[in-house]
Amino acid sequence: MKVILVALYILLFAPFSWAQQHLDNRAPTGFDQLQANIPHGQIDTVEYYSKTVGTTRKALVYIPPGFTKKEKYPVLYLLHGIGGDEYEWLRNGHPQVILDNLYAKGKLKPMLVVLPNGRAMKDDRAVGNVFDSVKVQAFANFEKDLLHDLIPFIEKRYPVYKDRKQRALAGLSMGGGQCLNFGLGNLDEFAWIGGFSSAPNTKVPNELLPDSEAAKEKLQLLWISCGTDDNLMNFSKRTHDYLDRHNVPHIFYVEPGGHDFNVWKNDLYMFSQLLF
Ligand code: FER
Repeated sequence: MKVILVALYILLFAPFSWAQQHLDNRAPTGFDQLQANIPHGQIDTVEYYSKTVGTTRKALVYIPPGFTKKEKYPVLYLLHGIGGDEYEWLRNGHPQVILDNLYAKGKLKPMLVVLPNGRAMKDDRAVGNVFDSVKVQAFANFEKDLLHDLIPFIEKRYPVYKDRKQRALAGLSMGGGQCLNFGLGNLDEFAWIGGFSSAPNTKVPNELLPDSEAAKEKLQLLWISCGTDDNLMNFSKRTHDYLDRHNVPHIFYVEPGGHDFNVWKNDLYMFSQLLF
């Protein structure tokens, strides 16, 4: 009798609990819908001088609701894709709405989110052939701009922590490749790293992470995600396989969807809650 009851229980409730768990692992409906009756963060536009590029460059900064200069905040640097610029996340991903909604539910640590322009060249607009090799190279040049120009600027301008454990780096596609390359290449600067649907600019694994012991010791979070219908999946998969082989703790989050903002908005929702 007991065996029958247990079997019945599994039959009735196992699919339900699986579905439930599955749903809990995705952003709920409405997560990206503007709510009028909750506190809202603020978006600053800042300009910083880049020694790397030799020009003044723009970035946007999301300041969380309840921000006060009396506190100190950790910072997430959130990078765009090959066809984007500092406005791409804002235009297509509405991160401020996603984050406001998470704050309203008490699900997020107070943090600043910086949206830079990751194409470190004099004309950094996403015009003409965005796949041009000079423009693609500019995405690699951004490592110096980020480390030596933008981060020091943000840390002077805002009341933020300045240590690696309070600094996160995540991005989509070209920005995902940048984050894995720059983050894993500079473990003394970043402890929280996310690559969403990372592009072919992602270094091959043994160049990306020659010293897996350092990563094991220093990383607080390494997140790699990709949609099942994304043609760039193999760049995430080969990184994940390498990390597995070298026993580097990480999250490999595979989700329904392609190479688009439905996936990246969900990634931001999931990833940001794990930070700090
Ligand atoms: C490529 C395919 C896609 C590539 C970059 C991308 C540099 C980037 C896509 C994106 O950022 O959305 O071959 O080469």
